Amino acid sequence: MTPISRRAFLIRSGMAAAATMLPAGSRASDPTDLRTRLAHDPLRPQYHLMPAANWMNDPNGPIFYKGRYHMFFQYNPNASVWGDMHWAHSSSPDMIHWQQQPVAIAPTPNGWDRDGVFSGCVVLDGATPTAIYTGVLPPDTPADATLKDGQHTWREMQCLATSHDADLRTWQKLPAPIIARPPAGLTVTGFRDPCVWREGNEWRMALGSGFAGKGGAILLYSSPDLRQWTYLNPLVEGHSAGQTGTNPVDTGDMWECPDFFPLGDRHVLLISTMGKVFWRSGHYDGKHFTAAKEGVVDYGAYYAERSMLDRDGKRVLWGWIPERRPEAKHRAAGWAGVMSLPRVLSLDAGGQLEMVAAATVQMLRGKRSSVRGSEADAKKKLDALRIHNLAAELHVECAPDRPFTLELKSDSGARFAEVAYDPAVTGSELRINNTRATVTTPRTEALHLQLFVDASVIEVFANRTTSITERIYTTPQGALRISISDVSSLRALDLWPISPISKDRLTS
Ligand code: DQQ
Repeated sequence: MTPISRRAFLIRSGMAAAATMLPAGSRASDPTDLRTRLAHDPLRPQYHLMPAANWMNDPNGPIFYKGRYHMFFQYNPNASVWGDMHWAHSSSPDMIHWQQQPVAIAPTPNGWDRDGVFSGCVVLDGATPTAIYTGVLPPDTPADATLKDGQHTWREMQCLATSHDADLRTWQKLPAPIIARPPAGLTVTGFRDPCVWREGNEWRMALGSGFAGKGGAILLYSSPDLRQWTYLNPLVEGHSAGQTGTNPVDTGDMWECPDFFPLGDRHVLLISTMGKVFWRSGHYDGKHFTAAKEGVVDYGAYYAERSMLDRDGKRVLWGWIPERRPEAKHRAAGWAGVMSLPRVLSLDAGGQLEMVAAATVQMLRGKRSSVRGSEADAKKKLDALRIHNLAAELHVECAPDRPFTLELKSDSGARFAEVAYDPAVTGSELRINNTRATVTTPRTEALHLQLFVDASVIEVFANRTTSITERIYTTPQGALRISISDVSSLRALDLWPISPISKDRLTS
């Protein structure tokens, strides 16, 4: 990683501003103090992408361009709570080691995005990287408001910016929005988060939206040039989840962050609503998407997904790992939000979405320890294993037809995490701490678990089809031990220490 000066750190992370927003009496009222505290905060992951300080949420416009991966993401440069959305920027040669870049797109005072540069995508228009995102601003009249969540009332418009430097550091905005209002005659619950792709000779856009009391919807547009857009029809419409509430995202009447792409011989639609990311696979006829199968991408702390093609043409998914602790805690901590590890997507023959951690993550592995052999042997080997520094990858294979519990505990016996599998609990066979998920693979197939432990984040994958991202805010004393309820159901276990991606916890 390229070292950066203290001054550059403060500017890039907005840390001077963050320091002024820390609660009175906080020891970290000096920015240098705050930098030190963040660099040593044991809850900050060491191999997941995150900004050096402050709040982050949705991944935006990930793209492989001129030999590097670029990740933009929702970022508040002034505090570790949501607000004043900018597009932060990091770049990487391998989707693992990230270099933080200056903020890419900021709200323009008095501009169409004056109250926030919300989520969107980046496409290559010929040779020109082009960002298409949602700008928010106060509505002129109540009828102009498209975002009403009980706390904010905003008008949403789709905006465009281009970059002409090889490193995507600078962006020039068009002077006017490209889509200023929802289609005539539609009263929508939201109008944001464009996903744009090339189709034949035109561009297409899927936009997150919905209808009050009727469910979420994705609006489909077409354009010859990314500037002039024509509304076609709803790409797909949902059904009411029968919930009531002031925020349509909470009731499922607004679908955020649509991501739509071909995968194998079908299409996949991902949407975020009601606190989760849902997938659907099915058929797209150029105007409508008809889903044949659906499910949940991740049952834990995972939201606002966005995918891209990697350098080999594989479909890679990113997601925002939100905090699960009270706002006062992350406000005081000076940081909030983590980017998930990259996940490679595929569909099985029946249209089931499959997901594995991208192979690039393996470059961080240290020396492998394995547990195999007789029960007595396995017990002895398990006893000797330790997870140091809360940074590890663990693979476990066990019998699919018997209950199984794996605990990660400190030397003193204090529990850090518990992963439990019980084939008899239909619909929520897998649990990590208090988060449950279903494992739908046939009971004839062994249960394969893959755990990525990284400070306060654990990403768990089960049999390619199930994932749970869990947040854990305890710092165990010393190394973690692994204990297993019934070693006779264990078929194999592999453990790797994982190297941090930066020399401190500032991920830069
Ligand atoms: N986050 C963005 C919106 C999006 C939401 C604002 C999803 O564009 O709908 O920060 O987390």
